[in-house]
Amino acid sequence: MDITLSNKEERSRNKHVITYLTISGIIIAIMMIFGILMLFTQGGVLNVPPAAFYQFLTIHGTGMIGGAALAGAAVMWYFLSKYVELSKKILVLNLVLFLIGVGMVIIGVFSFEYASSWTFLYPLPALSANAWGTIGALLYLFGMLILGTGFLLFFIDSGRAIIKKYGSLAKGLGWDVISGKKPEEDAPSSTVVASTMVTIVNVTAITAGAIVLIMNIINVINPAFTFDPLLAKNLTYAFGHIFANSIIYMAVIAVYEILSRYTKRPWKANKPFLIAWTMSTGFTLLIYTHHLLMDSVMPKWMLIMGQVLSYANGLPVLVITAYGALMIVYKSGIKWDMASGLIFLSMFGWVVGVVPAIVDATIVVNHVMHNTKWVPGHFHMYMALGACAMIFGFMYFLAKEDSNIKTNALDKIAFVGFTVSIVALSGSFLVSGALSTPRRWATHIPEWMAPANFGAVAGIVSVLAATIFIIHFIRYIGLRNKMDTEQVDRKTA
Ligand code: HEM
Ligand SMILES: [Cu+2]
Repeated sequence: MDITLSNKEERSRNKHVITYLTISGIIIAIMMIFGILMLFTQGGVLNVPPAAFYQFLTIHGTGMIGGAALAGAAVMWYFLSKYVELSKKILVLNLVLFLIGVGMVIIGVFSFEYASSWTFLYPLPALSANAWGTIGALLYLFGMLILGTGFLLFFIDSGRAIIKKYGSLAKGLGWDVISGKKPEEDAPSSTVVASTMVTIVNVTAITAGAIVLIMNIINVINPAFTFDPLLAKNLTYAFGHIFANSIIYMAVIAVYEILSRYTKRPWKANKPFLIAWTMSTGFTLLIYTHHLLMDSVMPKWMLIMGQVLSYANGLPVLVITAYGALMIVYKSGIKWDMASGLIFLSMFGWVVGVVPAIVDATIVVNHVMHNTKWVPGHFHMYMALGACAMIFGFMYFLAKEDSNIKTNALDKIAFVGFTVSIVALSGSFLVSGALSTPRRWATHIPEWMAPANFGAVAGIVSVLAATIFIIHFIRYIGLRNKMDTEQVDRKTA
């Protein structure tokens, strides 16, 4: 049996990345089941009490964002560690804190009925009209804080490593190349540029999140301590919007690296590429204000900025990446397999998912659409078919590169099933939105039920497909372990 990566150090590094991905994959699949249960509840097929529905909503949002972010971090670590020296200890510590945090969140939600949704908007954690108590709120908030601390350490480490190698984060973004001080050939790799962007935005996001979590915690313990709800909302969305957005910016590293390996062409970080990433860095930090378009007390200029920049938010990176993906593949004689297929699919999911988001970011439309299911419609498209397809694509890539595993017809069926079902699921949300169905409502009137049930059936296909992807990955882990023991046997024989 030939071992592609015989290097011991590399194999041990891969081991942690594999653990990250396995945990994320399983979390994502389980959370899909909660999504299906929610839709059947809204569709009147299941009789889940509203309190339980909101617990499902809370665990689904938290689990999906947390699980996908964990996988995104794994993608980023895997490739970035080939350019800079990252700490393996921090990688492990982040995972440990993640698991502790997730444990606390699960207990808070299911044993203590905490159900504020993953946005824990102040003063909801403390003022629940007795739907949940102090213990549930504290378990959830502290769980999130611990989980966030892990990610904060992770990004501080990536920042440290990038600064050590390139001199500064600005150079990590290639500003010296943009300004012409350095030739384009010496630009940092696309992986380094993306990682620098995510480091900048996520350190900011998690810091904002930690502040507002701590303020919420004090308020839950001592309700006499209150703070400005508008400030709280700003901090909360600065955290939530940016952190959720960062997932795709981490996962997209897989697009750059995998397509360039498959086509044997480098993904050049040229000037337009660098400028696009710098623009998206700025926009991502600023446009969380589109969550406040209905807060008339916000300064008007901030809301206008939120709207205008929302159009442009991800666009520079999206355009440069989608165009780059087409160019690199064009006449390259690329071999299509599960990894390259999912990676290419992800570009489609991302592009298609952004369109309804842009529509929603328009203030006039936003007044009508924002609290409808239009919103989950667009983000399910680019989270599931964009970010998750990148993550699953990376899992197939790693399995192929690191073992002699083969894919089979089932994997291909899952690929088609996943694509069709996510389009159907997101489409059902968009239809609900167009029917003015409010989002986050446990109960629907009969006119709203059909799209919910249609979405639930699509969801079942998605979860089956995801399960097939994950089984392939777990089969690879089995093969890999067998290879390791064979190698030890050979040595001792
Ligand atoms: C089988 C696949 C999935 C199904 C059936 C599903 C279903 C749902 C449903 C029913 C909601 C609540 C909609 C409402 O407001 O009424 C929801 C919300 C949400 N979903 Fe999914 N989902 C799926 C996959 C995903 C994926 C892959 C992600 C992200 C990686 C995701 C992230 C979210 C988030 C962040 C929310 C918002 C929670 C909130 O409003 O607090 N979902 N999903
Ligand atoms: Cu947002």
